[in-house]
Amino acid sequence: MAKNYPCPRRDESLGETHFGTSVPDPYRWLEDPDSEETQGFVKAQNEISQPYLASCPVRNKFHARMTDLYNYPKYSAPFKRGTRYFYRYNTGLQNQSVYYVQSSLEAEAEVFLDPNLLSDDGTVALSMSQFSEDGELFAYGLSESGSDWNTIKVMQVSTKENQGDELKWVKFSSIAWTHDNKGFFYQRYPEVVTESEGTETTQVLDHKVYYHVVGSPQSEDALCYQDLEHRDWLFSVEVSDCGRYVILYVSRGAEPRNKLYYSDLEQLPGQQITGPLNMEKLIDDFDASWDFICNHGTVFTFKTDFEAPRYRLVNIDITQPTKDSWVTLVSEHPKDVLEWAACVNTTKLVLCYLSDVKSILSLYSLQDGSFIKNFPLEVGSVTSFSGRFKDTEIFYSFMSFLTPGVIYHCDLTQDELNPTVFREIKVEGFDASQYTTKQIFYPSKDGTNIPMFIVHKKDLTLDGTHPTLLYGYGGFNISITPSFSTSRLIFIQHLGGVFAIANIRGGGEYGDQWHKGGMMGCKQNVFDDFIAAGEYLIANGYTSTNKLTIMGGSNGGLLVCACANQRPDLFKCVISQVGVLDMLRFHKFTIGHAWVTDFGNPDKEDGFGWIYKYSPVHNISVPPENQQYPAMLLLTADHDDRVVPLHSFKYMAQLHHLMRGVAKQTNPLMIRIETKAGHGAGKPTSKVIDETADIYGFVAETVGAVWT
Ligand code: X98
Repeated sequence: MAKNYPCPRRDESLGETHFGTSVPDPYRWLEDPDSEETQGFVKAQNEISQPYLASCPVRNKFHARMTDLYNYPKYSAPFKRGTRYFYRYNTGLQNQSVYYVQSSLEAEAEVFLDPNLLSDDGTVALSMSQFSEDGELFAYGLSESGSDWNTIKVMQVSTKENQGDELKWVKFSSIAWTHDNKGFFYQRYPEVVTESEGTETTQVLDHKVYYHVVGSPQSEDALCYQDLEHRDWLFSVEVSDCGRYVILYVSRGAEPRNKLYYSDLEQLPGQQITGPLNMEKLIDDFDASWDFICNHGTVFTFKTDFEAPRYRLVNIDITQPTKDSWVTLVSEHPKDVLEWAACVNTTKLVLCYLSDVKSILSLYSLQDGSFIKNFPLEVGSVTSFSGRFKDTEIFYSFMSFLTPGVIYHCDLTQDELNPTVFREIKVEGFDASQYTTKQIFYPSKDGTNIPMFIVHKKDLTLDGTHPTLLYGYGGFNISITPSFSTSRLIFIQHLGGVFAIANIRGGGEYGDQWHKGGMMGCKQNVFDDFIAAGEYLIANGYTSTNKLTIMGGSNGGLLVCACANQRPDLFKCVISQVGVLDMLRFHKFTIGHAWVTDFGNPDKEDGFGWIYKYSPVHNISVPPENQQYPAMLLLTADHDDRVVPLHSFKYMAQLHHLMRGVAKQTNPLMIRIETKAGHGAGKPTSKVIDETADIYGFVAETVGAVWT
């Protein structure tokens, strides 16, 4: 067992007093990613973790099996732009999915854009894209090494010729074309002076909306909207289906609440966008979430949780914008959450609900909001949808724990609206009939019923012996819905595993109240819900403490580290990916300031009070009696500019500091630091497989799972 953990310098002079509490920060020097000392820390940690991970006997078996099983064709739902259809396709193990184009659904498809040709190692990803209204131009964003930074380029669709445009410093951006096909709106930040783009930790401030005319240099782009008084606010733009209105979303953070302004392009002198747009402030407070769905003339349809925590559709005539003139089009459902809505074929609405964490897809009339029908679906998730205002057909993709993917097609011009299977994704060597999925509800500490999915082999004996992987997220109104995962199925098939997802509070599973129940001063509910999930799995014979692994990423990385600190006795293994772990400093780096809407602000007295009690970096202590920390594997990457790697560095440094000399700590405590990778989006398949093999090799080694 590796116990010679590196011994990085502690600077005991560093730290602050927060509202009377003195908080040391001895590893603050790890906040500088470019310093020699930090790079030495990374090297020393990888020199411990890499050989350990490589030596786990299951690692290579998992890698080989994953390479085999993941090698199945993956298709996206097709969508129509102009006269052509497009879709993404991955033959199986390609690092990045390839864009294809075809002139009709029956016509032969040809490669439209292959991101694999843009780098040798698959680290350049297509991160965003939008076609012009006529479908003849394609604006697309590329991101390198997993960073949130994008560069937007433009391609002519018919010739696939690059138009030479290059828009830099684009982040958290929409692309919204004007219907004259001349250009589009996007958002960017000011240029950052950095040694290596995507590894810097500098706060992003001063988001701005620009309009770019295709063929012109970025320096000539028109600045359309900014807010110099609210430097941390973010913007997003949409152009209405009729092309007349520019919709501006204003967010003050990652919360599901926004202001909503619009600008009438017909009022523009000469219809030229050359400077700041004149904005009408339709919604000018942060009381609720407002999502523009469509408009018929001046009547705009929105999805909102205003006075409807599970969301409803509301019509607002912008010529009579006062609240007493708003009209409910589709009321809030008594139990289910309206996740999204789309207007298709000009008069119909497709609504997707989440009902006890399972998708329901329905058709409604846009004219009077009446229900038409449900599209038949098995138990699982609608993972993508295509179909717009002027389309006469829709496509949607379905997935579940045991279904890799079914793409449905429905022609809305027919009298009988019967969807047909357009494509079914098949995984060679995977037999779904061997497995079973169930959903149970368990009581949390305060009695709240929490849903949990459990997946395992049929005929499992509930004798408490099974290696079990419990996954959760618990924040930001994000729902964790059923999905197909090759690695989890390998864990079940070859390591005798049980996989569980606890749909804990903080997520969006039951609307605004479920989210609020796990944020700010209620964050401890999230940890309590997750701990109770572990206790349920043990009490009901699925597993026992020495076989139980918890895993989470990002806000879920925080979740599992907080749970490790609070209940080191309950878990044998903890996998924390790209976690937010220094909760007193998260808001000082990159986009971290946007998360005070969920966590609270540690610089304010109430926020500090909530956060200091659970902040993973500040709540590590030697476990009592004969207890030790679970085996821990932290994962991060040099280009993670969403949750910067210093969080994981500080946690591991402090954990090693306290446990290094503690003889009873035999479980390994390690950090794996990836290069040319980020928070997760756009990660090439080869890196995904390497990382997955390392994770499951570590899990198997530490919980004693045997490969069969
Ligand atoms: C974010 O931080 C998402 C960041 N982000 C976006 C986009 N818009 C945003 C607007 C306001 C605030 C944050 C925004 O990515 C965006 C817009 C257009 C296109 C693409 C992106 N999130 C949280 C996160 O990453 C939760 C999920 C989204 N966290 C990391 C929270 C804690 C750990």
